[in-house]
Amino acid sequence: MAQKTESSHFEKRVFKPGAAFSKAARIKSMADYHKLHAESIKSPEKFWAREAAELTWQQKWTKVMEWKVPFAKWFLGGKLNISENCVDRHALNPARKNKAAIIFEGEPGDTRTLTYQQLHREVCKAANMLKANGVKAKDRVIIYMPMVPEAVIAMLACARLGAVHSVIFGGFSANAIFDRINDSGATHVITADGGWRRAKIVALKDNVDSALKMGTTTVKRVIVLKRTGQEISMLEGRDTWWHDEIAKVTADCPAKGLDSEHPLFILYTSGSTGKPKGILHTTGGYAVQTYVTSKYIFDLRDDDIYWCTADVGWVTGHSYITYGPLLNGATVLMYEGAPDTPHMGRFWEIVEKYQATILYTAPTAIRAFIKWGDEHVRKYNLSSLRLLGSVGEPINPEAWMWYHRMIGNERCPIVDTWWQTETGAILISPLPGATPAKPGTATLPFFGVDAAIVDESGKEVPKGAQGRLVIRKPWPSMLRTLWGDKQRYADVYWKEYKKLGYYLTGDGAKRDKDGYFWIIGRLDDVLNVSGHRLGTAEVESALVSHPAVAEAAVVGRPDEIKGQGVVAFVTVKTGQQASQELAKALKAHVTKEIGAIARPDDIRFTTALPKTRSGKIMRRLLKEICTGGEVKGDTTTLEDFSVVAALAQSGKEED
Ligand code: 7RM
Repeated sequence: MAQKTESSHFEKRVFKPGAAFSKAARIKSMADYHKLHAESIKSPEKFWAREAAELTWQQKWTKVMEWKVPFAKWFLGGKLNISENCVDRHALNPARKNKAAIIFEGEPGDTRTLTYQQLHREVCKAANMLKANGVKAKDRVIIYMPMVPEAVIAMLACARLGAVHSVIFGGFSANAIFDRINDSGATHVITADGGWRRAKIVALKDNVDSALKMGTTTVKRVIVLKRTGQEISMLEGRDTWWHDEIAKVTADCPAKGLDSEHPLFILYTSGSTGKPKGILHTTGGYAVQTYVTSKYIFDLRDDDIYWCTADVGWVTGHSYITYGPLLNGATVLMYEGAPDTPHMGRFWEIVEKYQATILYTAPTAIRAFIKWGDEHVRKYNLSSLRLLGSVGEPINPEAWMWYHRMIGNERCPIVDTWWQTETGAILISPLPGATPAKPGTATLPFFGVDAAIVDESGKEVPKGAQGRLVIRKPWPSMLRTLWGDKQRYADVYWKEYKKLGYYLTGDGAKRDKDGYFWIIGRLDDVLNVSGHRLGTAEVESALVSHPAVAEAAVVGRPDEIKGQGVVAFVTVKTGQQASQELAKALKAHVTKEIGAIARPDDIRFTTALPKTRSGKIMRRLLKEICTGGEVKGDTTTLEDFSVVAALAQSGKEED
C-alpha cells in the first residue's frame, strides 16, 4: 500500500535547554551528543566497556558482547553483584555512607529515611533472612508488596543471593498472582499484610492466600511484612512474619560474585492476546545500561532528590527507582499512595516538603492533574525542581505544555523517555543539557542505540513517513528471552527481520526533518481508514487539545466502506458537560486539526478509561467493546475491571 496521507503535521515549537543547565550538564551541546553517539554506534563495545568500568566487578569480563541472533550475551566472563553496586559501593564510601538512599513517604503521612549505610544493613539482613528460609541462587521469588522501602530491599536482597525476583503490582488480583507463580515456578513469596491506597487497605496477604488456594503451586514459604496491621490469617508452616525472621539474622552477608549473564529478574507484561510474557533480564548488561542512562538522561548530581512516581511493579520502578538511581548513589524519594489522597495536591505537597529536584512521571498522571485543575498545584512551591521526565506513552503536546508551564515553570527541561519492559532501559530520549525538545517527541536515540524506522522489507522509510520502529543492533540491557519460551521470544521480537537481525519494538513511528522520533503507538492499534494509516496517538492528541477534553482513547471498528471507522472514548474535564453538541464540536475539531479522514464516526463519553496500573490505555479491550463482543483475553493487568464492565454496559444500552 502506498503511504498516502500520513499527516505531516509535526509540532513546530522548540524548547532549548537553558544556558545554565547546559553548562552544568554532562552532555552540554548537540555537537557533543552527535560526536559521542556516532562513536558509540561505530564501536559500541568500546563505548559500553568504558562505561562498565565505572561499576565494581569482582572479576573483569573477557569479551564485551556475543551476538547469535536472537540471543545476546554481554560482558562475558565478568562477575559482579548488582546489589553490591547499588549499596556497598556507596555504604563503604565515607563521603556517601551517610547520604540518604531512600526517603519514604507513606500514604498516611508516615515517613522514613534510610542512609546508604542503613540500606546496606537492611539489604544484608533481608538477604540472610531469605537464605535462612531456603532461598538459593536462581530460585524465583515473587515480590507482591506496597510501595515501601522493603519492596526495594527485597529486590536487592534477592539480587545479592542471585535469586530471581518477579515483582507483581500491588493492584493485581489473585488470578494474576496464581498465573505468575505457576509460570515462573516461584518457591517464595514476599508480601505484606496490606498497603495503603486511597485511604483504604489493599489486602495483599488475602490475595496471596486466594492465589495459593487456586491450585497446587511450587510455593514453599510466604514472608509477610507488617504494614497496615489488620488481622490476617497465617498458615502454620508456610507463612512467617518479616519482623520475626529478620530478628534472627545478622547483617553480615557478603555479596556473591555472579556471572554477568546470571538472571536478575522476570517481569510479566501482557501480550496482545493470551498469557502474559515473562521478560527475563540478566545482571551485567542491565546494570551497566540502567546506570549509564540514569547518569546522562537524569544528569544525576550528588545533591539531587530524585522522584520517580512509578510503582516498583512496573519496569520503570525496577530500572528508575531501584537499580539505575541507586547504582549512581542518588537519593531516591518513594511515595506509597495515590496522587489524590488525601487531596489532589499531594504530589506537589511532597515535592515542596522534600525539595525534590527531579520528577519522573507518566502522561496519564499529567492529564489527571490537568483535569483536576491548576489550583491544586498553585498552592505549593515547586522551585526546587530542575528536571522533569515522562514515560509510558506518547505525551500529547497539550500535556507537555502544561507540564512545562505549571510544573516546570518554563525553566525545567523535560525528558520524554521511550523504552519498554523488553529494552530494560531508556533507548530514545533527549539529553537535558543538549537536546532541543519539541512537545510530543522522545527525540533521538541514546548512546549505543541504533534505532530506525523501516518498512516491511527492513528498508528505512523516508523522513515524515510512518513505519515500524526497530533496533538494529543488540544493547546491553535487552531482554534475553521470555521465561520458559525461547520460541515465543524468537517469534515475537525477531522473526519479522530474521536475516537482518533487527529487534521489532511493535511501535509505529515517524521521523521529522531533524531526525527526531515521533512514536505513534502500538502497531496493533494503528487505524486504517480508507487506506490511510492513522496513529491512535495523533487522533487522541487532537481530541485532548480541545479545552473540554481531559483524556481520549481512539480505536477502530470494522466499517464496510472505509475498512475501519474511528470510535473515540472521551472523558471531559472537571466542570465540563458531555453533550451531543460537544460530540459534534469534537468531530469538527479533529477534522480541523488532522483532516476529515480522522473525523471520529462515533464519540462515546465515559467517566474513566480502562488502563493498566502504569497508565496505559488498554485499547484492545475498547476494540472488543466496540465490536459488541465479549471482553476476552488477558485482563490481569487491568487496574480496575469495573471500568470495562461499565463501558460494555453503556454500549449495550445505546444499541
Ligand atoms: C517504560 C514502559 C512499552 C510501550 C512502548 C510504547 C509506550 C513508553 C513512551 C511510549 C511514546 C514514550 N515500558 N511508550 N514510553 N510511547 N513515548 N516516551 O512504558 O513495557 O510498559 O511499555 O509503552 O508503546 O512500546 S512498557
